[in-house]
Amino acid sequence: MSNVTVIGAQWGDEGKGKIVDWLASRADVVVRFQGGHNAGHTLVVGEQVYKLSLLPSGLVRGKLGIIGNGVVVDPQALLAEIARVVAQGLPVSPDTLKIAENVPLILPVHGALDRAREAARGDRKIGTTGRGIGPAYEDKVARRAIRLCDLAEPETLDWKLDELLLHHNTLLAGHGAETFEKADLLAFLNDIAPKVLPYMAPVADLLEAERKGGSKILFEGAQAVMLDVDHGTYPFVTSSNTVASNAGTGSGMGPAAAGFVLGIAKAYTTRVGEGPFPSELFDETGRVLGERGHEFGTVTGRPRRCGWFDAVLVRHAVQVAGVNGLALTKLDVLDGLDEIRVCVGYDLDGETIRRFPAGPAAQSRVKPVYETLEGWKESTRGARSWAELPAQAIKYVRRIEELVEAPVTLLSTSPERDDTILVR
Ligand code: 2SA
Ligand code: MG
Repeated sequence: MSNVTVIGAQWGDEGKGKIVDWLASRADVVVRFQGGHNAGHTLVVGEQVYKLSLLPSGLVRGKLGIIGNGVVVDPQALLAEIARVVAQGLPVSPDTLKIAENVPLILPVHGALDRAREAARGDRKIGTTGRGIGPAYEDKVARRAIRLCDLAEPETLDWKLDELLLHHNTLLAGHGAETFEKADLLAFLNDIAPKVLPYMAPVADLLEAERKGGSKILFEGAQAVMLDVDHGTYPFVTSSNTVASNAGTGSGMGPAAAGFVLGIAKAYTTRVGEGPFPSELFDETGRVLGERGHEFGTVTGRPRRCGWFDAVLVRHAVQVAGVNGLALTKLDVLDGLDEIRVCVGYDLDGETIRRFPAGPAAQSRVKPVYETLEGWKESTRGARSWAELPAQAIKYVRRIEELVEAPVTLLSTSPERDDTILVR
């Protein structure tokens, strides 16, 4: 195996956790390169169910886990998650987890601002996870973020906090929200510093050494291409680049590091949070998909909106993220349906288009153009070989490959790690 980068090809929750877990056993190092604790990966290992948010999934398989500079780290959430998985019997220590020195931190001000803004947006809210992701990335780009390495430099922390609070207290006050005192924030950071600093490491150098030593690196994407800050359904997106090219930037490696780009897509579509979703179903079928697919957010428990597979969106994801192969998940959720629809284009004001328009108003106005395929009666759940699949299911997969212009290289038929079919 060469390096592999796993990314979501829809709006998230495609089942990346399981696929990353499957691939982690073949890798030496697992790297998170963007996002934060807004991600949620569920890993089923025998009797144990691990719900990871910020920690690289490879830790479950005893692999070196790395949090790259492209991630935003909430130190409190990090420590709580470490404590939780350690209590489940998973060893996480500074030997197994390394966090980049230059990673920006999510502080309590960021969560407060995220939530105050969402409340102020009312009907136009984005539906964020409320965890301060957006405001933390804003601070990074605005050059006022407090980074992990700053916790080791009291003199830096002092002036950076002044600058940070000047900005945030003004905004919070504008929203009628509570402001923060420098002394409190400083006390908070001084308390947390000795607990998180042991994990700090020169990640770019470590990865370079791993590369030279021939290690296989697995990059674990969070969220998905349609939530990418450049290529997604802006402004209803997260605040990081979720595409595979960020694997290099977000970890301190060159662009070739990404290796094979594996896009994960569900056999249907879901979205959590607000924003356009052309193939969304509001009927009984939508309800059935949500129920059978257990479509609730891992992190926040929010119910996910459900709809048919949208081939236009996934083709876009394949293109902008440079997807080399797709892993199709949750095929079994479609078992027993008489017919299955696939969105192959949109009707925009009477004209049929084959790409998603850029503007949010047009994105909300498009009507899906469907192609209808025959369903199958047999269960595909737990199938471990191509030969176990009904002919109609194989036809469905083949049609998706044609429409999205990428081969399906993996097929997942249940949350169990071994219920995975390697197609090619
Ligand atoms: P944010 O918090 O600023 O990143 O939110 C901005 C948008 O990005 C969406 N988003 C997600 N969508 C699906 N899954 C996500 N992670 C959790 C999970 C979600 C959960 O994997 O289950 O538990 O609810 C995730 N994170 C961010 C979000 O809905 C906004 O549309
Ligand atoms: Mg998830």
